[in-house]
Amino acid sequence: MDSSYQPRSLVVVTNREPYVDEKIANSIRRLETAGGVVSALDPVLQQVHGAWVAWGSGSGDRDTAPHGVRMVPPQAPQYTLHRIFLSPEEVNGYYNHYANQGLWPLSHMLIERTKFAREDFQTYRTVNRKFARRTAQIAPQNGAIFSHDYHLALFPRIIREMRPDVAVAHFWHIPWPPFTIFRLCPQHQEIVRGLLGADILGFQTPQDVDNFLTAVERGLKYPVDRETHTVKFPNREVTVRDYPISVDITAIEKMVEGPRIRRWTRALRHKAESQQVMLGISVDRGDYTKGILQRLTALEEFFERYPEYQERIVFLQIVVPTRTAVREYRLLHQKVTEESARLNRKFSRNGWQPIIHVPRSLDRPRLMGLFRAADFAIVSSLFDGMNLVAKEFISAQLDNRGVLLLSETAGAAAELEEAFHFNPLDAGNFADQLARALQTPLNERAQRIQMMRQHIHHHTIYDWMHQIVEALDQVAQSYASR
Ligand code: GDG
Repeated sequence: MDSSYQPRSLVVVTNREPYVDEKIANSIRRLETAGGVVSALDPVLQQVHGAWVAWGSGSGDRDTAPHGVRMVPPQAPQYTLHRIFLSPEEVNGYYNHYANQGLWPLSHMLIERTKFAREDFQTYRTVNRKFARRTAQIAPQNGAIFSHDYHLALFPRIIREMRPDVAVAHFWHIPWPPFTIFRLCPQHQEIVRGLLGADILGFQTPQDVDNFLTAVERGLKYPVDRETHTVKFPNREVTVRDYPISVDITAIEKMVEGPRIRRWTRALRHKAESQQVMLGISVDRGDYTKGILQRLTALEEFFERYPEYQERIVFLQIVVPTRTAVREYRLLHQKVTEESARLNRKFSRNGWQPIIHVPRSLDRPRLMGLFRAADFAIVSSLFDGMNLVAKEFISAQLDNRGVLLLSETAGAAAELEEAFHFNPLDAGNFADQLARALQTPLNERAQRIQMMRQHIHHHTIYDWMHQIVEALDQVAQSYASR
């Protein structure tokens, strides 16, 4: 990190907390949270220290942090976690409804799933205000704040009103849709105005930046400087830029080189090779944007078009339960289970079944070990801001053997050019690309992986953080010298 950066002044603000304490029977267990935002930022904050403000969502969270404050990671504290406690009504209105049934599907351009209600927006605003109030209390004078995502779109503007001395960067992790779609949000102007409270606004891809700037021009009629990607106000300006998020490739390499995971990975390979099967893998939160059902349809098509692969592939499908308070998510989970069972019934023979459906999360080292052991991985998102799984799979491929099948509509496709791209809604194209990928000779696979590995080595999560934080620091310094 740049030496001019003051690490202790950094406050990260997210909806999801990095450490959740759950009450199970009479004891409290700490759960690992799955999800891109946390897996990206926790290692960074551990390195730079500072503070993290988030919703205390665990049933044991109040017990371990009676005043809402907890040092984490619990076994080796590195930074302070400030938990915001929400009532069940607040959780519903802010999280389950406005964020997850409104902004989430709309941003992924799935209009039919999108629902907005005025009273949910009121709750969304109240909760954004709660986050801002706590942050305003703890942020040092002229400090730097790094807030995140579609749960907290109003936060930047509110914190600016409360604390004009701080510099704010906000990163939007999911796609930003074209204005023709975004304007369907009844509060689209408030949302964009809220975000423009930040000094730096980050998106995953240049396309997202372009779409956002169009929303500023057309929705708010504010002038935009398209050359410098800035929105200018009388006393300040907002810089809008793409900062594609990434992974800690060195940590992943170390993880899969550890003796325990290496032994486990070798045993898996040995088993697969002795049974003459190829190991495929997918890892997703059980979300409809991830194209899990579409992938099952494509796999069915694949085994029909290319019957020579029957009995030769085992596909491990890890689906982590998510947003289970929302009915649609529970239904999806059930459908994925049913469809996997149907495919297994349809194709099973001689004790072989194509799909191993694992409806739960795995610990991270094992997950990375599976990525190393796999012959191929499939990421089939309909839309995805980035998709860290794609980058993690490549990072773990130290033996240069695997191939990555990657939806062309995931943000990661713009960077991982050597992956095998496909249209997730075109089962035939998907099946053909899978066959093509599996027939690729080993030397070409190795070349493709090495090129992608090199790209990730040059664009790590630390580079991502560094770029944003450095820009943020410059703003903080300019505020301090006012
Ligand atoms: C949002 C955007 C963007 C998954 N299962 C397990 C597990 N995971 C970890 C993965 C990965 C993360 O969760 C998932 O990240 P993604 O990027 O794939 O997806 P979202 O959760 O939708 O994240 C996305 C991201 O934010 C970052 O900006 O890329 O587009 O939608 O790290 O490895 N981790 C463990 N066990 C599991 O079973 N330990």
